[in-house]
Amino acid sequence: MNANATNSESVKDLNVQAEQVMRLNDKGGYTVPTEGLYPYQWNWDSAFAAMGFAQFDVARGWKELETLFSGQWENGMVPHILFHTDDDRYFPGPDVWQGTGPIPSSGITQPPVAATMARIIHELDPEAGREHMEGLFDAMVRWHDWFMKWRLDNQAVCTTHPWETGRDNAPDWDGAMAQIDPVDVGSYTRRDLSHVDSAMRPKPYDYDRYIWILKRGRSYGWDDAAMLENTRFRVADPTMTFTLLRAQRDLAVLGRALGRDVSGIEAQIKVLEAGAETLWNPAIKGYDSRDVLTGEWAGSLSNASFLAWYAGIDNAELLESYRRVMSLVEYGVPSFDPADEKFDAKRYWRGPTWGMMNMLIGTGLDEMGHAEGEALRALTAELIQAHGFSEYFDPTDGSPAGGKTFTWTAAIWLGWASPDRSAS
Ligand code: 2M8
Repeated sequence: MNANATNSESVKDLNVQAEQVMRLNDKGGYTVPTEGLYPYQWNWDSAFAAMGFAQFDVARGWKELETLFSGQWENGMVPHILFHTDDDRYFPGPDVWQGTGPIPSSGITQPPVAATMARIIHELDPEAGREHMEGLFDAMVRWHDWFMKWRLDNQAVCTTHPWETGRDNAPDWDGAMAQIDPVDVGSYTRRDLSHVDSAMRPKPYDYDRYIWILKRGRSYGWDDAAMLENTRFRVADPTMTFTLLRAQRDLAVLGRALGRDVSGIEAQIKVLEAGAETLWNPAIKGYDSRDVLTGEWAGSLSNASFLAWYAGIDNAELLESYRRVMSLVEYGVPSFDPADEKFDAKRYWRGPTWGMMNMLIGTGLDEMGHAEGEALRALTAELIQAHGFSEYFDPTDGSPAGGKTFTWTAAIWLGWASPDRSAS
């Protein structure tokens, strides 16, 4: 048998396995990121899951998004976790968060990639998509409006908790986290360490501050105005800014397809485009995070810095930085600059490579006409073929890390990385 035939068999095997992972994590209407470690519905994981399901079951893809938006709060916010059940394998659970929405939830949000994934699903079957988008469009507008109302600093989008960005322990937050003294955080038991090696997870120092910020939000009843006035953590960041900018562009396309007036969204796009440029830090030749309370740069060249193309922004200097970073590792895109002393190949968002970030970065590079986009897709396919559907990967040798049989890695295999993909 020749090498091509073997490879195409292995691709087909992986297509089947990816579907199996999605089904394994399907709880009926929503999907968990992976059994045990994350037993609830996470916001951006779910959006990737929707796109992944849609590759073999479009209706199931829409259902995932509809369940996610069923947890939308009255103020428009869509929570980062929906607790459809109670499960003591995860901390902090619903009793700690005490979110105020229609379904028990956390009190913060996550990067808004849902509209972008909805556009991909819509393109797979526009006729079926129309009906579902009729139901989802206004909810998506309300969520995006919530960001625009409560989360802008100098037109860039801010986060009020590291968990909100999805890049939990990224070096981006080190400066802002150092300003916090987690006094009275109380005792608690982490559950993540019973599933994953502690060398791959955030440190106790980080967790104390995650819980401290959470309790503070809870003490204000998650009221946006009160939290804004009394904030102790507020960072303008490339993840939130670029994902929202991209999501607004995709929502405008979907809105036009529905015959809606999208002039409001178009105006918001202009604001976000200006905001994105305020995150350019010439010192790192990249888009950086800015602590709103101190005005200081994080000095962090991360995989979120490389979401600019996906947001529709091209930048020659950023491409140089991308090439440099990729030349330092075997399997990028590393979540942090390998040349920086804070780089840690196994510790979560301080070094490892994440498949779904690669999909967003690769899609953007490709759309901008950079050959690096297709190269990144092929590299991500190679990584998954060699190491499976892991939560994340060590960029120095590709070894799998974190949780196994992970939904978003399976989803991006089906929708983007697999040579048999249908989305691009
Ligand atoms: C990770 O974050 C959660 C908290 O939200 C955790 O570590 O407990 C992050 O990788 C985040 O991006 C992701 O959405 C979540 C579930 O996969 O896990």
